[in-house]
Amino acid sequence: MLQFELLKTDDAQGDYAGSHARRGRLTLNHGVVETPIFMPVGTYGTVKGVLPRSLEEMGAQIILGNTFHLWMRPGQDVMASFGGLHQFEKWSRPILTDSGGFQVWSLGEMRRITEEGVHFASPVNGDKLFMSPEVSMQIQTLLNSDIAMQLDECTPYETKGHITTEREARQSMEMSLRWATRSRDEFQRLQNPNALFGIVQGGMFENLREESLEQLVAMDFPGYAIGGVSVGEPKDEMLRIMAHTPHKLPAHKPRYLMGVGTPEDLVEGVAQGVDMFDCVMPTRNARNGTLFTRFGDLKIRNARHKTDHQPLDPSCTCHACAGASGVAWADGGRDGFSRAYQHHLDRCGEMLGPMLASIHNLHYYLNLMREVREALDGGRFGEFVRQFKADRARGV
Ligand code: PRF
Ligand code: ZN
Repeated sequence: MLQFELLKTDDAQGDYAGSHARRGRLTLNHGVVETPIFMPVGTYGTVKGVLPRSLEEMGAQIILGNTFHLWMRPGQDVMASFGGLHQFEKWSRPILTDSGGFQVWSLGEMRRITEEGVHFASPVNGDKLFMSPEVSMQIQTLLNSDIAMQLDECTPYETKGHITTEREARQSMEMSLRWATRSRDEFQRLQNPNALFGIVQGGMFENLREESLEQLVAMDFPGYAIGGVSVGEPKDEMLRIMAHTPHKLPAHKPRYLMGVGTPEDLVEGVAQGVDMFDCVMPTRNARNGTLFTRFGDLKIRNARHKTDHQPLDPSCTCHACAGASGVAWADGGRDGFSRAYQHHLDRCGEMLGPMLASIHNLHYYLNLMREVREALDGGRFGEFVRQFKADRARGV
């Protein structure tokens, strides 16, 4: 089941006149999600280095899982014995699973894509495997994710050393449409009680994006994703597609931009009418020592932090920073770690370093979206965006 309530559409003035930003509420089998929302990525049934409890505390409303990875390990039998991913990973709020389309694409030379599905060698043990729309729906049904994704082919920006041509992008997009039909049919046959999203493809070609969108809309999915962006294209190409597609999707259904992006990209996506985002950036960057803050990005490895007693971001309320208004533990105690300490953890390769950085970065992303929702509720989204950009450009 899925219900989507469109609470408010932005009426921003000035620079953001004509913003497509919306405030919505998504009701799924495992709970309610306030949109716009960022969804932390939990590829292997874990948001790397972060306890489910911490995620809840930071206000994560929905997280991702990956059909492809969970199929490889631990495999269908273990997942089935737990009755799904929620019980296995101990996360009781909604989960969205990606279909495997993008992960198979990432295998590169290791795979062969046919109309029937994708043949590939397991990256784990070399076994010959086959992923089809039907297989993807079967696994996602077993995982019992609140939102399942159709199997698609993520059209690359470059194909065999040249920029993907319109003809190639069309073939790929048309196959994704046929896979959408097969995904939907199998999802229905399995009587999956959750929701299935269609994925718009079409590469960098607006006419193809429109065809893809129209055909998917005719199939009446409960929600739609925009795939095939952030696949190696130049930034202006990504922004062009982001400005083109989202607002053309049905207004009364949720819109999800897959695998995007920086804080600036998320805010731009919201202005273009996107409701849902996911990206590995906050967690991956955390593991590389790049921290997001209100006043720009900070590299904790930099020697200038060696003796700095300040928290990462004095305005941040996460457990890692615990500023003046910071989060307290149940007993009232607060953490709040200095930049000097986190610099030290990084230098020594201590695992608490990436754990704190992941908490901070996810908190940053979740809080950014909370501020976006509040700005939309208060009718001051345009003002919010101007302040956000000015602050981020200031530098730490
Ligand atoms: N398709 C699927 N998952 C995805 C993508 C896609 O195109 C992307 C593209 N940025 C990220 N994740 N199924
Ligand atoms: Zn913080």
